[in-house]
Amino acid sequence: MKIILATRNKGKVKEFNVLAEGTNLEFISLPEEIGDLPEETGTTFQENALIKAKFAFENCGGTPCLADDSGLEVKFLDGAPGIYSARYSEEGTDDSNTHKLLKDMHGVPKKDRKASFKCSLVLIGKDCDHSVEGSFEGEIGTSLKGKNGFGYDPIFVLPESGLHLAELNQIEKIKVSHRSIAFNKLKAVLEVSR
Ligand code: ITT
Repeated sequence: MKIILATRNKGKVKEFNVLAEGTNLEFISLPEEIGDLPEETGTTFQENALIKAKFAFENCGGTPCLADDSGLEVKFLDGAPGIYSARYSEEGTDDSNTHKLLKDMHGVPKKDRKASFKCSLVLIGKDCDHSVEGSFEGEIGTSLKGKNGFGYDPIFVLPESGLHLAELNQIEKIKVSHRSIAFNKLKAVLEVSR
């Protein structure tokens, strides 16, 4: 089954290609000529994923489209950056966002550094409309570590190993992440084999 990924985030595209390995799903990038995805005006990850999936489906000639809306919720910051994860800092780059978060968490004790990654996936096709979610718990570190992954991976610490997510390779991250938890639910709904 061919599915267009309704995202402009290269980190997500890489991860979905790994997730699709061994399944009968083939992910295709969103055609460049479609332009930018619409503004994310929803109030939840699910609403924003729906906005992106709908837009892609309406502009891609009937091919099924999958959108991912995801982000990081930090308990001490009352759930921020949440749905604003990609635009947390003024510049809105991975680098500036992670540095802003480290600054906002400066001096906060370890016990109050709990955070979770959330991922909402929406798949829209001619005969299908599915929505699933995944969540992954950890904590915010006090420095950047690792070169892999994207976004907030260098400051997200895994509870058991103490490793930062960016220290894991792609396969190791995929085994534990919010994105793979959501994707496994989607596979179950679609009854896709591995
Ligand atoms: P699209 O809307 O084009 O998919 P985006 O990067 O703007 O790309 P989102 O609106 O879903 O995507 O924002 C998600 C942000 O949350 C992303 O930019 C990262 O900063 C962060 N994020 C999501 N998943 C992540 C992950 O697995 N590791 C690290 N950071 C992640």
